[in-house]
Amino acid sequence: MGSYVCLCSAGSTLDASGTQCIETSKGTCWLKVINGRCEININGATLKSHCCSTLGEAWGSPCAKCEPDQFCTKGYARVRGTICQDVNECEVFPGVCINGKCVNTVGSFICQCPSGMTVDATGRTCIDLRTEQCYLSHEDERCGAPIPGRHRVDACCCSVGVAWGPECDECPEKGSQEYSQLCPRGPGFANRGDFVNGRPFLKDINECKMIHSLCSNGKCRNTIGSFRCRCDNGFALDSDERNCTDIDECRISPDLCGQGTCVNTGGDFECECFEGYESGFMMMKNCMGE
Ligand SMILES: [Ca+2]
Ligand SMILES: [Ca+2]
Repeated sequence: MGSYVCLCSAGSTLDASGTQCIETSKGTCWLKVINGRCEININGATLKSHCCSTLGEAWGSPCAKCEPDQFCTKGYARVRGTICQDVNECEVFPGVCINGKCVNTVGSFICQCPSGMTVDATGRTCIDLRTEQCYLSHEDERCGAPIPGRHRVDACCCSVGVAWGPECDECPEKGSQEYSQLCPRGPGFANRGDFVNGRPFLKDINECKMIHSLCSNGKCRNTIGSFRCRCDNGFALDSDERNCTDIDECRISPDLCGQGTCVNTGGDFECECFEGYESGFMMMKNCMGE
């Protein structure tokens, strides 16, 4: 009478029947190997075969590059014995679809986006590519101060916009979960569909180009992550640092004109001298006796 014992390879254990090896070891699944380093892990630990047959390029820690399976095609894994079975990516990688709903398919999966959103080139992130009106003010459910042109919701709400779209939807509040989903790199950056190493690359928003009305009475200078206004002479930056307003020299220095009345003007001031007095000595504006 012959007999045998099955020996399973590392990471697998024998099932109750004693005839099948089941993969049991879970580890980190890495989406990319960049310059020999494993980068971008998707949350949670996965089986090596689940990882390597789907999104993974490497598995485990220390990580090892995935080897192609000789028996199963992509999207299928051998977890139990030698049967190739569809991997349910939605279960294996919770949160695999960003801003969308994961739907498992035989051999793959898809990310279903909410209406108005489109899946990006990774197939895993839903982004809103619609260009609509962007507003600088929103009070009592009403939108005001529309920015000329049409803009994407992230370009609008991750910069200086406060409401967006035909329904005048208020932009998510800074610090909220909705905000960090829309503006993952924080204010001043938007997704323009570019990718670096498989990840969406969020580019600086050029606020000066987008909103020509910024920095009235000054010059707008774009900066990475924001913008700055350089005010014309005689103008000073507002408290919200978006516009320059006239400096009222007469209010600041009541004695500015000496023997005359100070008159504030846009970007400057004038002295209207009392009778018998004149201004203009030594390029000075104040009124002095002759
Ligand atoms: Ca699948
Ligand atoms: Ca900027």
